[in-house]
Amino acid sequence: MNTNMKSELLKRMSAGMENPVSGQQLADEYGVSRTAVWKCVKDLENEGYKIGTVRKKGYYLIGSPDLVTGPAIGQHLKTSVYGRTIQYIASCPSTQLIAHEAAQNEAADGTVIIADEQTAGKGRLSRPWSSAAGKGIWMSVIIRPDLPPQQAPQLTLVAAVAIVRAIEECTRVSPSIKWPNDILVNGKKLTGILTELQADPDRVKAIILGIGMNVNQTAEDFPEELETIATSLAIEEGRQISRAELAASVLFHLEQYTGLYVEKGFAPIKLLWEGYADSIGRRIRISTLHETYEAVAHGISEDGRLEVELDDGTIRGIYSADIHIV
Ligand code: BTX
Repeated sequence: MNTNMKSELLKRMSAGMENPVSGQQLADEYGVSRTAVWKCVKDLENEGYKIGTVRKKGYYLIGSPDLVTGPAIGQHLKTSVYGRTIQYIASCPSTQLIAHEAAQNEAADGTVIIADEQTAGKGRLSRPWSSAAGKGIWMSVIIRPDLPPQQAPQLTLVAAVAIVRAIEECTRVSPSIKWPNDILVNGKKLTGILTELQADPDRVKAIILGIGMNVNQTAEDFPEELETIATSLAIEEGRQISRAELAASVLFHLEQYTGLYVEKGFAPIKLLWEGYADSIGRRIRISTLHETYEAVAHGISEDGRLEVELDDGTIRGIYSADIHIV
């Protein structure tokens, strides 16, 4: 069934009982039969949507399950490109793997691979990413900005700003950003970003932006080892959040800020990012694969490096590390 028509049906049906959607009208608009629309309504009911009918007038939405399918996200989308193709998978090892394959097979700019559950979700350095069924947003966005590969790390920072903006739009939570890729609330990790690349020597072919957002977990839903370091929006906000609405908002802000970045460069993103960063001006401990040391974080450079001042006054730019405020 046509995903766009399902999205449109969901969108229109949310206008409520007073404004039911005429099946005939939708059928005419999409050039399909009245039965095809009816089948679409039945499909949605089977997925858990509660749909009412007003005799001779049409359908309206009574209640929605918390899904991240194409139509569920599509009904909230305000983008022109991002999320216009969504591949939803109920369960898979990692959306990054599927997105890499799709990108190699010429998937369009802004294509989204999203799963309800990941069984082998991954973070940086092959660390595991806990991705419980039905609780979070586990998605990979394929973007194809016209950039040299050296600039790809900046996209992590663009994504972080976009995600914070989306969280602010959909909730009352005020997150901060921990360089380079964590979004935190009260010091606990709410979201992780994994930026992977397919590139020629001089040009980015595709950036696979992996976004893992904890949305509706309770504290008990997290595995024991994450209990003290992870949180979810539902825990912070005290209510369940619509994952579809939030995912659509992330895609909207991602499209906006990537556009701003490509057009105006890194300067406006840097300002926004530094405004949300929790470490600027603070003393931090920096751990790389080779060493651990302390320094004061000053800000980020044009190429997305974290600039720190060592105790002897030397300024150093860090590309990749884990940091902790001390
Ligand atoms: P990271 O390497 O910064 O974080 C991984 C670390 O975060 C783990 O070692 C663990 O301590 C902690 N952690 C694991 N799961 C969670 C969780 N759900 N909430 C909070 N902390 C956690 C971060 O890497 C990048 C994560 C990207 C995940 C997305 S989901 C969609 C896409 N598919 C995929 O396989 N990865 C990306």
